[in-house]
Amino acid sequence: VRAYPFHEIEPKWQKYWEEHKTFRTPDDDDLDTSKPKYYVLDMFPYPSGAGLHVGHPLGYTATDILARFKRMLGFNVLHPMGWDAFGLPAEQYAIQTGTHPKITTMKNIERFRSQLRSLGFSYDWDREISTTEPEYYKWTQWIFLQLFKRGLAYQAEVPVNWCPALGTVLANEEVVDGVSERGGHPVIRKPMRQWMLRITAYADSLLEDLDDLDWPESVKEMQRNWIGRSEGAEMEFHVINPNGQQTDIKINVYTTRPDTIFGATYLVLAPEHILLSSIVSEAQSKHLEEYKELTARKSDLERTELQKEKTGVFTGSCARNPANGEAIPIWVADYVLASYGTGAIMAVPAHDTRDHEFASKYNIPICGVVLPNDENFSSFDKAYAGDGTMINSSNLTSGLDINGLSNKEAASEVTKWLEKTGNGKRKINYKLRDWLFARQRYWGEPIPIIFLDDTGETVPLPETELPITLPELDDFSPTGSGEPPLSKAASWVKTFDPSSGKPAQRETSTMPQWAGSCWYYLRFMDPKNSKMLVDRAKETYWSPVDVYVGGAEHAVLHLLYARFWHKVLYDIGVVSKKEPFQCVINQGIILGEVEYMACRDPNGNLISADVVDELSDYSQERVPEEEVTKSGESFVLKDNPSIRLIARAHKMSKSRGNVINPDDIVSEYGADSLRLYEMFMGPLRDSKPWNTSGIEGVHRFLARAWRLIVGSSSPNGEFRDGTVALDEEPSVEQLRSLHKCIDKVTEEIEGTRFNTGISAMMEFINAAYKWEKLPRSAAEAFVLLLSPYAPHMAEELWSRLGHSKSLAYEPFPKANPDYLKESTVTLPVQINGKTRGMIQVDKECSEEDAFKLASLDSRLSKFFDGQRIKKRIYVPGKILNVILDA
Ligand code: ANZ
Repeated sequence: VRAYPFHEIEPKWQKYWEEHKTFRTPDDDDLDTSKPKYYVLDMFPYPSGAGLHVGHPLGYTATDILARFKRMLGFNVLHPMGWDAFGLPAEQYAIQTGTHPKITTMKNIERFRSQLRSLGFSYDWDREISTTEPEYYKWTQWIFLQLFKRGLAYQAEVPVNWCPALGTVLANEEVVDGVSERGGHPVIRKPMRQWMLRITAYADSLLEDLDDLDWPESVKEMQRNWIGRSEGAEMEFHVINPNGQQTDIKINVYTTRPDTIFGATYLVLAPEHILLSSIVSEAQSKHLEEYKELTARKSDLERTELQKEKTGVFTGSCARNPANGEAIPIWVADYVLASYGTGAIMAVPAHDTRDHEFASKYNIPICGVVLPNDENFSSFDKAYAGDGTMINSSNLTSGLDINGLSNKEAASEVTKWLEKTGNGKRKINYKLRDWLFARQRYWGEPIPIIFLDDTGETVPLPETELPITLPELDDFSPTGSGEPPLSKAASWVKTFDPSSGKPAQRETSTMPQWAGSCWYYLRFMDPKNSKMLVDRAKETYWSPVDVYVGGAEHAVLHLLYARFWHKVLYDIGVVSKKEPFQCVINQGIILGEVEYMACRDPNGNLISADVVDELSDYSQERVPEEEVTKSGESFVLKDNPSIRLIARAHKMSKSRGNVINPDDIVSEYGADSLRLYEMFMGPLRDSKPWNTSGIEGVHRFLARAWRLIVGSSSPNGEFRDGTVALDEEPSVEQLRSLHKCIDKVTEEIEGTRFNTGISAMMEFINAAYKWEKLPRSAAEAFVLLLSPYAPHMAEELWSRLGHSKSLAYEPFPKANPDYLKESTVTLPVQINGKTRGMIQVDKECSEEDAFKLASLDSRLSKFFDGQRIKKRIYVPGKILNVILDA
C-alpha cells in the first residue's frame, strides 16, 4: 500500500515548476538589485556513465533547501546547475568503441539532468552550461589568452609525469603513490615541452587570503601545506679539487635552518642536479650513472618518504663549509628533490632525521650544534629538531660566533653574516609548483596558440578567432609517442597566422579537465553573454558565491586552481572580489549499509568481538540486521547479548555490490523521502552509512503529515480530495508547538543542521496528532516549513489548502517570541482541596490571571460558576486552590 500518492504528486509538481519557470532567477529586465542576493552553488558533476549515485543528492538537497529557504525570505537566489563534461572516461570509451565523446557526453548529461529533475531541485535550468560547449569554452580559451599575455602561461621543457598507459602527462596532483589517480597506471618522469601556468606568482595572495574565508579549517590547512611557504636562506659552498684548492664551482643550497651551519658535515645534490657532471670524480661516475637510473623510476613521494631506507653515492668531491672552512664530502641522494629549493642541501645530521639516518649509514660525522634546554639530554644518537642553545658554533677565521645564542637568534645572525660576506641571502621558498597545463588528449579545450612554420615563433590567436573548436576525429587513441591525438587531424593542425598570413601549425595539446571548472561559477551569473565572459554589473551583484557545497576531495586541486584564476581575473578587472567562494562546505560520504559480523573460533563456537584480538585464527560471518540489537555503544546478538559483533560500513562500490541507486529509492519511496532521508541521516558534514529502514522512517513521517492535513484515505484506499483543516483560530497551546517548530527549523537551516530541523518537524506532527481540530493557519505554516525539504508534498498540500500559486515565494513563517517562552507550567486546580483539573499558565502568572484562566476552562468553571468564593490559595507554579463558601 502506498502511504501517500507521491507517484502522482511528484511528476505533477515537477511539470508545474518547469512550465511556470518557477525557479527562473531574475535577469536583465527583472533583476531588482536593491534586494539582497544569495548565490548557492553545488560543485557541478562530471556526467559519468554510471548516472547519479546517492552521494550526489546529499549536497544537492542541502543547497536546494538553502535556495528555497532564501527565496522565501525575499532574496534573489542564484541556484544553477551544469556539467563538467570534458575528461578522460568519455575519451577512453571513444577509444574502445569509436563513439564520439560528444555523443557519450550528451547521453550522460541527459540522464543526469532527468535524474536531477526527478529529485525536484530548484535549479534555474535556463542557466545550464556545459564546459564542452564551444560557447562556453570560448571563454576558457579567452582566459588562457589573458594568462599568456601576462606571462602567466608559458612553455617549458620540464620533467613531467608521463603515464605510458594513459598516453598522457599528468599533474603532480593526479599522481598518487607513483601511479595515476585514475586507473592506477605506473607513471615515470620524462622531460617534455609543456604549457605551464605560473600559479607560483600568486603564492602569497593564495596563502594570505585564506584567512578571511569561511571554509573548513582542514581544507585551509591543506592549501597552506600545498603552498608550503617556508623562510630560510640560500648559501653557497665552493667545491674544492682533490688537492684541496678552491674551484670556481659553487653549490647553492636552500635551508630553513641557517643556525645549524656549523653542523653541516656534508652536502647532498639531487641526482638530476646539473652541476653533477662537472664535479663527479672519474672513479665514481659509473656508480653515479647507475644510481641515477634507479632514481628515475621513483616518484617524488617515494623518494621523500621518511620510512624508506636512505640511499646515495659519493661524488668523489668535497666542498668548503664557509662557516668553519672545513672540507665536507658532496653526496648524491634521491631524498633531495631536484624540483624544490635549489635541488641541493647542506646536511645537518645532528638536527635532521633524514640526514641523521643517511650519515649513520655512510659513516659521516655527526656534529651537534643546538643543545636542547633539557638537563637529561645526553647525546645526538637521534636527530634533535627542536629549539635550544648554540654550541660548537664559533670560528675565528670566518668571524662567525653564535655560541650561546638561542637557535632563533642564531638563524638571523647567520643570515646577516651570509649577506655581509656574500656567501648567501635570506630566501622564502614555496612547495607550490607551476601548474602543468597541457594534456595529450582529444576531449579537452584546444589551446588557442599556433606556431609559425618558418620561425617556429609561438603566436596567440586573436580573440576574434575564438572559439577554436575541436576538429572531428575518427581515431581518438593516443599516439604513444607523446604526440597528442589532435596531431592526427592534419587539416586542422595546418593553418595560417591570421595577422601575417604565414603558414603555421596549431598547438595539439588540450587543456586539463580542471580548466573548465576554474571559472564556471562566473558564467552562471550571465550564461548567455556572447560579448564577454560575464557582465561586470551582474558579477558585482552576484559575487561572491555565498555557499559552495561539494566533496572534500577537491580541497586542493579545484579550489586552489579556481582561486588562482579568480585572482588573475581580479587583477585584469573582470571580477570585483578577490575570492570566489566565501563559504565552502564539504558534505560527508555516504557509505554502504552497516554490516554486522559475528566471529567464530576455529572450533566453530561463536565468540565475542572483544576477544578476537587474542586469537590468531577466527572466521567472520554476516548477521542479518533483524538479529542484532544495540547494547550501549556496541552491537550484540539479540538472542545472546554476550556476543558483541563487529559493525562496519564500506564505501559504496560496484565490486562490493553495496551501491544504492537513487532512481530505485525515488520509485519506491518518492523523491521527497529520499531528500528528507539524506538530510536526516546525520550532520551534513559527517560521513554516514546508508540504512534502508531509516528511509522507511522518514517516509512514514511524511505519510503522517499527509494524513494529518488531508485526512485518511477512503475505505477503498483512494486518497481523498482537499484537506481536513478548519478555519479556526489556533489555541495558545497549538501556537506554542507551532512557533517552537518554526523557531527550531529556521535556526537549524541557518546553521546548516538540517537533521535536527527535521526532528523539530517530527515533534510538531506528533503534537498535532493530539489536537482535536487542525486550524488552517497552523497547517499552512507547517507546510511552508516543510517545503524546502519535501517540496512536492508541500506544494500539493498548499494547493489543497486553497492556494492557486506555488508556495516557492511565500514568506517563510516567522516565530513569534511570545510563544517561545518555555516558562509555562501545568498548574493543578483544586476546588475545596480536591484536584479537578489542570491549566497551562505562565510560570510567573499572577493569581488573578490564573484564576481567570481557570474560569475559562469549562471543566473547572462548572464547579464554581454562580458560587460565592470564600478564598483563593495560590502558590505560583505549584497550585491554585479555590475555596467556596459552603
Ligand atoms: C639544513 C637543515 C638543518 C635543514 C636542519 C633542516 C633541518 P621546508 O621546511 O619543507 O621548506 N631541503 C631543502 N631543499 C630540499 C630538497 N630539494 N629536497 C629535499 N630536502 C630539501 O624544508 C626545508 C629543508 O628541507 C631545508 O633545511 C633542507 O634541509 C631540506 F636541522 O637545511 B635543511
